[in-house]
Amino acid sequence: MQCNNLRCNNTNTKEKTMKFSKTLMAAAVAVAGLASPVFAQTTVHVFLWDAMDSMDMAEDHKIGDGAAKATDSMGIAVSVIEIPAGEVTFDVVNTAPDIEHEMVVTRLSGSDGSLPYNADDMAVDEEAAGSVGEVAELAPGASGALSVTLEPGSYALYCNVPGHYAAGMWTVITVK
Ligand SMILES: [Cu+2]
Repeated sequence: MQCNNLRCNNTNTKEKTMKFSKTLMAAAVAVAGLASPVFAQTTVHVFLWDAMDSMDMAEDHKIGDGAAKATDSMGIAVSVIEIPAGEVTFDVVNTAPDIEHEMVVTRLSGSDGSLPYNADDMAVDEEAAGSVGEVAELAPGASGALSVTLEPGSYALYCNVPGHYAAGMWTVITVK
């Protein structure tokens, strides 16, 4: 089949425009949902994930060696990284197929943003770090919620199942 260059270009442009509009619409819906003026309360959707299989476990589980985040095989994803101060609900889902995860919320006070780590326990020292609240061990596929009132500051969300924090299972959100 012969292809007329001009017509092909037109078709491509049209397809791109349609894709773009769909993306915009989805974004607009998401923003409207998050910024609804009716509810003063903020909801943060939290997804605990891992991409572990037996091969990954052997090759990529670099506990405590400061491996770059890009190579992480587990982590925490959030729907929003900056929220207003006040009442916040964390809706947490463990999307992992096999492994239990949790979410602990801790305010970061130090300027370097690190949390006190206990190498023997392969976990954050929760007592030293202090905690705003948590959704404790969630079975694979399970979900839970935590509602807290947060003052402005930086907060770490992390999983404190041994080894998971060092494997990259943390993220930071800003409360303004
Ligand atoms: Cu975990």
